Amino acid sequence: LKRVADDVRTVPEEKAPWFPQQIKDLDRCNMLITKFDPDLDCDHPGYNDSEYRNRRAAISELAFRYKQGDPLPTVEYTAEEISTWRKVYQQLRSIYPSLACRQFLDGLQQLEKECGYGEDRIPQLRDVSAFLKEKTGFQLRPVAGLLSARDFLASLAFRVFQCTQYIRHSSSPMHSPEPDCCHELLGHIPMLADKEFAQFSQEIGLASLGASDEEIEKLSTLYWFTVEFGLCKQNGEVKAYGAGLLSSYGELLYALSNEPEYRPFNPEETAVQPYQDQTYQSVYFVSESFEDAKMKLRKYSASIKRPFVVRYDPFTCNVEVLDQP
Ligand code: TIH
Ligand code: FE2
Repeated sequence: LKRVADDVRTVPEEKAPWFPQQIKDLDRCNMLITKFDPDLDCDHPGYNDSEYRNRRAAISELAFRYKQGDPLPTVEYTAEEISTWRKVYQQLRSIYPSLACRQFLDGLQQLEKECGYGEDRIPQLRDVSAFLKEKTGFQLRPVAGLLSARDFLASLAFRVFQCTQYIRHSSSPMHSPEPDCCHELLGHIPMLADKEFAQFSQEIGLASLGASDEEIEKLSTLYWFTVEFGLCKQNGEVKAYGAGLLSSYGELLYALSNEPEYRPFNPEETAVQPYQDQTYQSVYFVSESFEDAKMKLRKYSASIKRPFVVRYDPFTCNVEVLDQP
């Protein structure tokens, strides 16, 4: 392999859209999608609650100001916020043992033991990031809301997980159409403490760098039906590993009832399946095993055509761009 460039800006623009090559470049990956913004979306449960909207704006400000390498901001949560967290935690915790996959349960148990997880306080991103860094090398970065798929996926290539810090509105603890700290801390973090899953997540990220808009759309759909809403077989039973399920009491029960349709996970088909982002999914994809999902996704990613190859250097934490061999 011949080295093409140290600086991605020398990958001609017509060859590929810009993408980050150093972790610092993630400061430029901050394109927000305003779809579920409580200030703009009149169906948002916080739309008529000006106190909630002000609080969201203040927490967003912390994320806007954040630069790579800064200490993660801490938030002093209010009694109302902690009470929402408590409800979410208690209800979900009671159904996890029978519905969540083994990796998730392991991760959560470690977080409860080593990272202060519990119903009485909302964990701080700073502590959680330090915990993950030791387990799998993942670290967190605060984000003000829903990011564009391209920017979100790109950060995964560096083992950086973009994390919201506000909490859902107290009127709808059992389901939120947008990510919030319950979704990140309960849905994603326990899975990111698993080495194999961390690798899987980074690989989706690497596959996305410099990909066309069309490929990004397919990768983000794959991400949606695996990392967010994936189910897998374990000891002959179907279990949840998707974060969108593991953070929503309502949808977790629904997904593992006999109501929704199940289909076997198959990247070519899954990547073009229309998805539901306002309410529960109508179809879920089931992997034979965790390992199986990883292998299939890896094969799919390798089939994406790019005029170069990327390689993550774990020593420098940079992405190297190499000529197609
Ligand atoms: N629906 C999830 C929840 O209630 O926690 C949050 C999201 C998952 C995926 C996108 S938003
Ligand atoms: Fe998510």
